[in-house]
Amino acid sequence: MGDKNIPIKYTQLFIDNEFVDAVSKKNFPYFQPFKRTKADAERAVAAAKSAFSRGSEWRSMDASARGKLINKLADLIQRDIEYLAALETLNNGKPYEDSIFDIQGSIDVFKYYAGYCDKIHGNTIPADGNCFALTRKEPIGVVGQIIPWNYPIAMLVWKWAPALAAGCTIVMKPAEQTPLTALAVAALAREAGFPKGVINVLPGYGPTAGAAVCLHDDVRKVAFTGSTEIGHCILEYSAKSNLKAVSLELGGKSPLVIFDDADVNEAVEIAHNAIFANHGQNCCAGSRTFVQAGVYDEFVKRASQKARDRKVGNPFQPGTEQGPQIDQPSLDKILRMIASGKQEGATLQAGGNRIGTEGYFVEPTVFSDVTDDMIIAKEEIFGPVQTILKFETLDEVIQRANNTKYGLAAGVITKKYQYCDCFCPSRRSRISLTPFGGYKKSGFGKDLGEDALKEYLQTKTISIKVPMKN
Ligand code: TXE
Repeated sequence: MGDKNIPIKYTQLFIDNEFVDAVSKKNFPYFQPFKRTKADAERAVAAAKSAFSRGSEWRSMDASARGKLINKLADLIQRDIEYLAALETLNNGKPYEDSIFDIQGSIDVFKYYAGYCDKIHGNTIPADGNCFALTRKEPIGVVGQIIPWNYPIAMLVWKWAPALAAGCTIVMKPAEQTPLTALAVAALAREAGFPKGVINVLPGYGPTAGAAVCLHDDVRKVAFTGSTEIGHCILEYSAKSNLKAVSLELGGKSPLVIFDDADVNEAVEIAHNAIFANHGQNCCAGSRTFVQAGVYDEFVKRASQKARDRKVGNPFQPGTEQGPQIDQPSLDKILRMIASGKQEGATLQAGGNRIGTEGYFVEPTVFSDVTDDMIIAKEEIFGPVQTILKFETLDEVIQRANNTKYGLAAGVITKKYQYCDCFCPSRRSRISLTPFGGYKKSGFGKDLGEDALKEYLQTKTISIKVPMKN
């Protein structure tokens, strides 16, 4: 798959099943996109509100028919997978094969939630008195969804699928860096037959388009994936407007712990993929690699060699494992972090530099002798930088692994099962049925699994007076 002739069909806003110009009529190249304003957010929210109104096609649709629509969308994505993967790679820079993998996983997620549509139900409750009580699980209404650029299609599907299954309507703001596949998938949703206004896509910047959605009184919930810093803003927007529900999937500094009894080759492989996958641009990256003293030297040697061997280059070239980072600010942050690692006394074992001057390529980088107080051990780097820390005992490493403001994921490599139990790890999985989301400053609320569906539902209690208990 080359990168020359990928047609970009959609660059406008998607509101009410139409591609429309921004109110400002301003157009920007897709890589410096779209100044969208409050006025565009108003239109998109109004469309979503109307699609959710009493008696609308969406509200009166059978739950099973909603499931069929979601399945149809999944099938259309499967039909166009090569085009969508090429567009994803063009816009995001990840290897084409990785885009295919992400999209295949996203199709699974749609199919998983499609099956839920007609299985959402409440309870009957033996209330006191001559009364019959029941609960209904109702869609929360218009939801705002704000996603980042690291997994553009996967993040979109993680958000759309449970919201649609629940019966909500959506205004999504994709990341300003990566609007293209969101618009292409919106066009497929229209083709699948989603009624107008159910899905609206508002490409634009965070502080304008994103904030306008979050502050809107007709938006009943915001689901956000992004930085912890902006997570704080999202909660503030809710407090300042209508106290809308919020779920936040934020940053991480996840430990991967390797014990002496591990097979070192296998551990090197797992740890390498845990940090370097998606160029390190992964909220649950294994970004603190704790290695027990007995295998530490061997591990450092092999992990460094593995990083040196990693193939970095054109993401359309078969065999490429790592393409460019997403943008200049991201590149600058990573290089700043590498400089701080050197300055604070970590040992640079591999990489450490930008590659060339075109594109945002960074050498796969490995630091050993990292200590807990260093910035590279505390802050999210979001780049291809492995930090290796040495530990001696189980108790010590549990304490150190937990000593972080984040709490998203953890991994343990050992043959002793009881050690794993001590960690109660949560881990990223491709499987749609396992909930994903953080503790502490990694946010709250879950994506995926039945838990995510609950994020888009609210419970209504209905009490009915009866003449006699029976
Ligand atoms: O994130 P932002 P950025 C971390 C990672 C990365 C850093 C910065 O460490 O290096 O964050 O990345 C929208 N109101 N993660 O700047 O700004 C924005 O338009 C409403 C971890 O890309 O949080 C985009 O759609 N929305 C993370 C989305 O928020 C706002 C993934 C994410 O952008 C907004 C990405 C505002 N005021 C970065 N400001 C993960 N959890 O995987 C921005 N946005």
